[in-house]
Amino acid sequence: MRDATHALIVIDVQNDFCPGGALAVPEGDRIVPGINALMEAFPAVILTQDWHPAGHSSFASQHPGKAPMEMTEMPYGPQVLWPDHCVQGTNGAAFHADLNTTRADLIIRKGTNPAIDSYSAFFENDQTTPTGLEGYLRTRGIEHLTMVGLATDFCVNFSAVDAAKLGFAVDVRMELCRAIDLNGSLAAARDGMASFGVTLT
Ligand code: VGL
Ligand code: ZN
Repeated sequence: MRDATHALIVIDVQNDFCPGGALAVPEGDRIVPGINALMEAFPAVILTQDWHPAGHSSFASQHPGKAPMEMTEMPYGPQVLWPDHCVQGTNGAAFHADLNTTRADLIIRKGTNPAIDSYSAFFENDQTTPTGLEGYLRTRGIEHLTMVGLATDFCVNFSAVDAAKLGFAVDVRMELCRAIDLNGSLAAARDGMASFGVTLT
């Protein structure tokens, strides 16, 4: 067991990101047993859940003439348009049935603002609106974060980089993550995380 300054952050292991889901990540379900096992070694376990209202502005369906995986320009910058996914209260937004959610100290939901997407567990995509996770971790005295989950190149990447920028020591267990890999986004995410001092193992 690691000491009380370590937390495991499990990013978005939800049905819509697993095979058969609306935004399926290849092999997204394969990481579940390993994540459950890893929980045993951590005194703190935090789960994140992508949790969009219906009609969220990151959905291509809200942008006439746009298809999923195309880009648009939002007030806060460029944004990938996604298929409708992880709509609040739906089965697609639920955690994978085999994920051990009993062990979670905290479940943090993100992407709830209809106007702003949120990949990171710390800040929405405007890079300024906090989710509150930083305060939770700091008040518990947590300094070291191990991250796993979906998708490597989006929510894991943004969460890991934000955590490193905030001064947490971060490692990402790559074998317990899976990627969407849109136009080389996995390679870019690896480089980006490493450049901010995230340890990739
Ligand atoms: C995610 C795209 C849209 C993720 C969430 O969890 O990586 N990706 N919403
Ligand atoms: Zn989303």
